[in-house]
Amino acid sequence: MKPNRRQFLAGSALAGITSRLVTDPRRAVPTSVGQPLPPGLPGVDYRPVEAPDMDKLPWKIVNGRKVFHLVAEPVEHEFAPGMRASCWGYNGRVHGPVIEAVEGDRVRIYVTNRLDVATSVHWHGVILPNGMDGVAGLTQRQIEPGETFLYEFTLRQHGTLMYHPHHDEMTQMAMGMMGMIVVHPRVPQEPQPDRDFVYMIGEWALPPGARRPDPNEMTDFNVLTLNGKVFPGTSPMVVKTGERVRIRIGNLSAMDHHPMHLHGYAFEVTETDGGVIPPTARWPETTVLVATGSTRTVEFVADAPGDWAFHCHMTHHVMTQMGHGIPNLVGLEPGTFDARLEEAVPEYANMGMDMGGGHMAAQEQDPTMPPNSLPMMGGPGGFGYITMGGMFTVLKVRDGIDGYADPGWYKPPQGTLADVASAEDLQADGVDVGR
Ligand SMILES: [Cu+2]
Repeated sequence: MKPNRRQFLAGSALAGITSRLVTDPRRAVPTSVGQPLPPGLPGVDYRPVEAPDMDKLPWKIVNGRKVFHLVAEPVEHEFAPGMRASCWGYNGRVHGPVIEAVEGDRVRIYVTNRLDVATSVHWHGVILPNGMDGVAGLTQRQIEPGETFLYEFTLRQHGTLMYHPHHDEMTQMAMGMMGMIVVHPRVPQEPQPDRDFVYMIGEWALPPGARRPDPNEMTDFNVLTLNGKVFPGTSPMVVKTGERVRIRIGNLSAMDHHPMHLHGYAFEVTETDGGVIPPTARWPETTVLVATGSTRTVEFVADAPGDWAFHCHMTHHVMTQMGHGIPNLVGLEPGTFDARLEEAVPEYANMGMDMGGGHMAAQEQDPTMPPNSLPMMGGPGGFGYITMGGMFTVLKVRDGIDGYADPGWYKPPQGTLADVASAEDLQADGVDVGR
């Protein structure tokens, strides 16, 4: 006989919890049998996840349930200073705020539709009753404008999951309607991280100067985001040397997988949205391909101080609003040709000889740039201009920091910085650089 809630509360907390956990062999993780447990509390049952540049959805406990209120609504969103768009999101955010809970929680999620069109919310990867799955027309009727629906289920798993509309997905997700769900384990089976980050990665079609994302685009996405931001609008992940770090990444892009690459470390992929990967089945990686419609969780010990790039490795995904229609000018002597081209096609600013680099910095002040658009790439760094944008941020690992405020740029110790070769070294090593 299953113990009831009263029996659970009367017994030892840990024994009560573990008695309700069974191992589902398909998931290789403990899964509660569906009876709710007392709501898990931050600082007691879990260490809260950190979502750079993103909010978390507030909750309260009423009658033993965790109660959330998600509001689908139009949102004016800033991708980075200088570039805004009229999007759709949740609770004033693009993407939607992170829903954070604990395995065994009974959650009630009210969904209010403040859009002019119908919607629904699907809880991606969550094990739940069929009628709570949020597929409009299939498992429920659509949520009409002005209506509020109630979703309620017990979280029977832990992991990194997502939410998004399952009604006119192509339009609504292209407009920004998606978010992350983090469910912490009730009884952790493995060492828990000191720093636990979560990112929703995404892609947008936003022609320079446009105010609205284009849901019809199928191939040419030009704004690539981490938690709705593009570099240099992305905040760094700040970590103390030696800390165990977890990064959870979810992808609900329309059409693309994103290979997320971390510099300076090898990590292990520890979880997917299907559950925990058994430790014996993990292998080291420096890049994890996050397919659309999936999450990947990676872990490593941050034992190397520095400013380490974390970015999508598709080269066009670390750029912003690149003009795909421009002719290939790589290697061309600009001369008078540039001036003539800019006269004729002002929105295509001077791409110069290398189509990037310092020319992009100049573009920031370029009066010919269309309003409400970003330079093709880049932002300031500790050694000049960083010629990356889009889906790019920095992991800042530091010795001797008190808190997690941005510590500024890393200063490499003497002898550990690449710099111009000295004449003495060139001569001593017999390197002839020619002319
Ligand atoms: Cu990508």
